[in-house]
Amino acid sequence: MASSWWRWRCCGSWRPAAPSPGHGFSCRSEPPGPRAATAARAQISYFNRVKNLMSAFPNMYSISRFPHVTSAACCCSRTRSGNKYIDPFKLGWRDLKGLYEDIRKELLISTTELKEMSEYYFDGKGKAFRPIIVVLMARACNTHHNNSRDVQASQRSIALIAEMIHTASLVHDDVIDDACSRRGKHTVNKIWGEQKAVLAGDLILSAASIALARIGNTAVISILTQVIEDLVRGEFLQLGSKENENERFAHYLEKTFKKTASLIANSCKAVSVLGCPDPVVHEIAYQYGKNVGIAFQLIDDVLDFTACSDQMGKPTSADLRLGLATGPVLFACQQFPEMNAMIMRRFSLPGDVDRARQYVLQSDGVQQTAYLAQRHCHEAVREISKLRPSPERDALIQLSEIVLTRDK
Ligand code: GRG
Repeated sequence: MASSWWRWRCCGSWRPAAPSPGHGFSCRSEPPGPRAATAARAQISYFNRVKNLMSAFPNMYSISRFPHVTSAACCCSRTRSGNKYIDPFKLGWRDLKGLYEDIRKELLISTTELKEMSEYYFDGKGKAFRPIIVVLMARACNTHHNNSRDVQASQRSIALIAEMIHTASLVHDDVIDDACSRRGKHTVNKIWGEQKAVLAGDLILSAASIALARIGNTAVISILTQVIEDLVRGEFLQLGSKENENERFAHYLEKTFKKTASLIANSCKAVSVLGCPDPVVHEIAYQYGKNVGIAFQLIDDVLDFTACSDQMGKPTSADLRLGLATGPVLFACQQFPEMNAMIMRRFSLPGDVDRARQYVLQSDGVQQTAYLAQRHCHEAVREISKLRPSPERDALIQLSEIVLTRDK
């Protein structure tokens, strides 16, 4: 069962309240591009406001972790506050039975070794976060449009394609980072070598492209091919760094969108296009996915400092070792400007990684990054709440909360 693979910890102290319309949190429909500078400025001033808020109310933004209890037999139970709790994983998984078998059918490869390599990660050990969001969004949009909750075959295909693009990018990412472990097992590059790993990633991506073309909707093809460009550009952004502190934060957010949020945002948009002709609904789906996706990556960056390697199935403090200054470091650097030099040299001197880690843990960088994630989740909830009520819409609201409180 999906929820048991992913031992979520649901927050007992914070629920996604309906945010007030004028909370001043900027949100754009298009990915960072020509209008990125304006948005980046808004984000930077937001970055400074977060810092001020945090110091004024130090206890208010702590995210506590309590295990949640869900009924074993159904998707719905009651939370302590009495609201209906919908387990998004149980609900979403109803439409995803056979997900990995179906993906393996897409990877019709005759060569034994290439087949083994490309099927390696489709073993049910991932969280399937993207397919779950996609099928829930499909049903939420279908209900909103014509009260039909059924997921269309083409919408379910988007769930498979999203997981395939995600997996191809993981395989390539591990080559770039020379990573040894992922999901608690050796990476493809460590087992078969870098050259073959690159080809396996390419093969998964080409199978995803064939499945996408088979849907035969040019708007959807264009939405999902944008994701592939964003993934490459996001990874490329990560290879560079910025000297100026404000530029650095904008650079980090743009990278975060492109590497992680674009796939979630555009997959949500794709199923909304397939299920409903209204562009307003497409924008809601996109904005929900974008904000949840950014929050997901911000929490990933937090977990790199706070989780242990066993929990994550991969080494932690990995970002610093790769020379990356993520949210917790950028916030910590505001409190400890001496970190600037280390950021500029990408933590390359002996002792830099340990010292930077200590600075982060002494600062409120982790809490501020988590708070920024919380704001993005509020925005996601505000967007999805515009759809007509449905169990899937409520599950998407729950999912945004789970993103904030996950521990792996
Ligand atoms: C081949 C499409 C393609 C792209 C090449 C290498 C690259 C460009 C992009 C890397 C993108 C990347 C790996 C982003 C990281 C996103 C992220 C948060 C991954 C972890 O996601 P989880 O936690 O992983 O959902 P599981 O293992 O649960 O699936």
